[in-house]
Amino acid sequence: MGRVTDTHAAPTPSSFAEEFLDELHFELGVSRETASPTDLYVALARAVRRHLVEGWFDTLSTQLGGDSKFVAYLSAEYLLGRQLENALLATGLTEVARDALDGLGLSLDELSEQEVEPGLGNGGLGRLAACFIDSLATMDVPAVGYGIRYEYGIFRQTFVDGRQVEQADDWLALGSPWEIPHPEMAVTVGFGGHTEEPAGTGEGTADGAPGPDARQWVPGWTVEAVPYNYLVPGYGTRNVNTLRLWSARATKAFNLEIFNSGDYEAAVRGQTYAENISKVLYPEDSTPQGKELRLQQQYFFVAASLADTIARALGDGDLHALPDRVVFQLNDTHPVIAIPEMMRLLVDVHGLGWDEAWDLTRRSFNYTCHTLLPEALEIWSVDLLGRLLPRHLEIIYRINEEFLASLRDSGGNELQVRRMSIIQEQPERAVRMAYLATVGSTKVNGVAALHSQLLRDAVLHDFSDLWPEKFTNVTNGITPRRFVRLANPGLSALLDETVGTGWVKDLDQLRGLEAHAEDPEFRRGFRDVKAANKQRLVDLLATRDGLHLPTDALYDVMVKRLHEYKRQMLKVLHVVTLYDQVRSGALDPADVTPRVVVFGAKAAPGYRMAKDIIALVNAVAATIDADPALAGRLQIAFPANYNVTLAEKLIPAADLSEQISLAGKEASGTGNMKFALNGALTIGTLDGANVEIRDLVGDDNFFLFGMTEPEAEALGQAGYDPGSFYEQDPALKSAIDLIASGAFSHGDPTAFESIVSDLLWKDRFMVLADYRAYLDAQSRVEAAYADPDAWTRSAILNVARSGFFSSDRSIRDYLDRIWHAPAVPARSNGLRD
Ligand code: NBY
Repeated sequence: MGRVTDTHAAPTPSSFAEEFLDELHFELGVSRETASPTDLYVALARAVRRHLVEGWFDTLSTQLGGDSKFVAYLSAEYLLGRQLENALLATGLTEVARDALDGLGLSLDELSEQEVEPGLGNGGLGRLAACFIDSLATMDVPAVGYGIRYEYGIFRQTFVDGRQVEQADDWLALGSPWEIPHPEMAVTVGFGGHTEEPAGTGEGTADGAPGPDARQWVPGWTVEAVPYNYLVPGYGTRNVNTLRLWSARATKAFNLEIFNSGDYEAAVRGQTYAENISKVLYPEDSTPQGKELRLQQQYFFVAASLADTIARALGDGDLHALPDRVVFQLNDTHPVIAIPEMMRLLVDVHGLGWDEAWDLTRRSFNYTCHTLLPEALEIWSVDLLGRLLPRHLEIIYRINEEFLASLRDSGGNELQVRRMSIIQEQPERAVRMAYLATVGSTKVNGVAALHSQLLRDAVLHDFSDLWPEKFTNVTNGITPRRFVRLANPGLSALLDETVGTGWVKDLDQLRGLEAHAEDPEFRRGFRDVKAANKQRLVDLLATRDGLHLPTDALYDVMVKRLHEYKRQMLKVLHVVTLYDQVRSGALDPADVTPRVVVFGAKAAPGYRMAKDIIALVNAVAATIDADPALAGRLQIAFPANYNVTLAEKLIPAADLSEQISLAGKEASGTGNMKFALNGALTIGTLDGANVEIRDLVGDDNFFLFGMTEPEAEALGQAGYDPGSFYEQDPALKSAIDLIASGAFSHGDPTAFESIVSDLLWKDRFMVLADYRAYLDAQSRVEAAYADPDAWTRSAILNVARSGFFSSDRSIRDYLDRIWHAPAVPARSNGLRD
């Protein structure tokens, strides 16, 4: 199914070829003969983009014409992945473009490879935002994604002597054909300065006299936020939504002030300072650093987005209609400064009274939490916040005062008041952003059933007692367009043949596969697809990474950010144990199930332990590679720079999906869903969305192991002693001793000392406690894999029963439970006729 267009004749290969050459010659100014591969890609991308613009205009005019409500999704990250293939899919032009290029002696696939993916996110949270805007567009929901146009996205990972080395991700070096800048629509954003009594009349507010609660903020400096539009095409609809990313530019005033003082060099330095705001994505995926630039980034994009939203939602209309015109979704706490910013706009700029402004604000905002780790909860020191955003700090104090007063009024004791205060006093005075978000929102949601339950029971327990109706769950999802239709064309063709093509927009239709799970013919087709996907991966990793891998092996894949709680270390101990047992003669190599263990993981650059674990994985990989006893039996592949593009090739080739976090630590996971939907079986703990995956696919089709969350909690309470597990399990002891002996570090016993001693003495995420259960589960995997028919049946059932994990379903849940914004299909108004 392609784009629904009716005003123009469908493009043909020859008309498309003409458009492509037009772009190349007249827009890029390059001849066919001298064009580089990048030139050709850019011309192609621009030719495809043309076919999105009309639908985009229609969408804008339909949505802005009526009085519909729209979703403003506020996210500091969008991990988009490559755009070309998705745009071709949405426009229905894939085959037309392929034929057109063929006719010119060019290859669509080769040109697609030129695209550098926009990596404007760290991991799951950023990729979720990208899946959500895809679903919103596909479902015709009026929505704008707001974020930051980082000049440098997530770093490029390389390995030097097995250790991670980061390189700048210069994704814009050759420009991006997908963005449409609007410098003329720049928004000015203030920082610093002081607050004062507003002037008596006329000046204090946009609407006349200052309101009773208004203060005047006099910023010390300003920057301009320049919007860049990205088109977000829906699939099988005319609708094209907008992703609006802001880029920082120095204001003229910023420069002139200093320039007038005669200091040219200082003026240019000032420019650099301002433009630093959107320079680089912070590569921390769980431990927020209280860096001033980060808070600048957050306020920068939030202030610009709110100004934009209010103009879009209301025009000159009535502010009181705000909650009926727009609903803000806060993607974690990164944009939470939007709550005091909205109060500032309503109270200081528009002259509303505090209570009225608070009511409107609270009714417009909702907050999604993505973590359970206490160290991941963002806080900002009062000192820093007050310096950078003095008026916002005043507003936060007042929000807190009134909140705590209401708590006391309703019988709250002082202990409770101190626990729930938005301001923490120890170890330093700081604003708890998750609490601010909770107090200032209508709904708070977690991202999987277990996670939402743990939010209510632990992280936000007091708040959930106070406002039980505020808390809800929306289990994450993934877009089937990118992660099945594009990433797995072989499976897609099989699905089309078997259940029809409707699944791409209605993933529940995959249920129709269940009936075929017993059909030997269908199983063969399914197995052939998996084999072809392995071949495709093996070819890619040979050219991309110089790896030589077999295709006839169990592909055991663990790809995600490197974090101790995710327990890549448990996977390493499994591999080391297999190696150890073969080495010692306890295991005949002929009895080892041929297995390729694939890792993909970036570590936060300052996260020492994570980087040590990466070095260990590479060291174990090299040692195993050098051992002839394991040739063709066991191999680790650790391609550097795992990203969306690589995920699209890795996931469809996987047999086994590793989802082995300590129960109670992974909020949801979304990779787990991508694997299940592509026919991998999961080995996993009862954590995050694994719980729901297992419930749906059935416990026969899922390898469960490990402690439950209450068990892990209890073990921690009882005083966890990892050393006792080490002492009591000879295989575990031997594996750890082998690492400690220097067997993987050319005899140097110090190389992985920090890992070994952490495991033996701390092991915060209880790797040793779950080791035996994990090994037993891996034995069950091997037994199951030995029966290809039964394995394939389970894999088919995983696909058939994973329709729930479509991000379309997540968006439907947000619409029903939180947003209440109806779909508005774009009407053609023939702008080009
Ligand atoms: O969000 C992830 C969760 O770990 C995962 O369980 C969940 O499936 C996914 C989507 O809900 N969280 C995540 O990816 N977080 C970040 O990337 C992140 C990024 C930046 C910062 C913190 C977390 N930061 O503080 O800067």
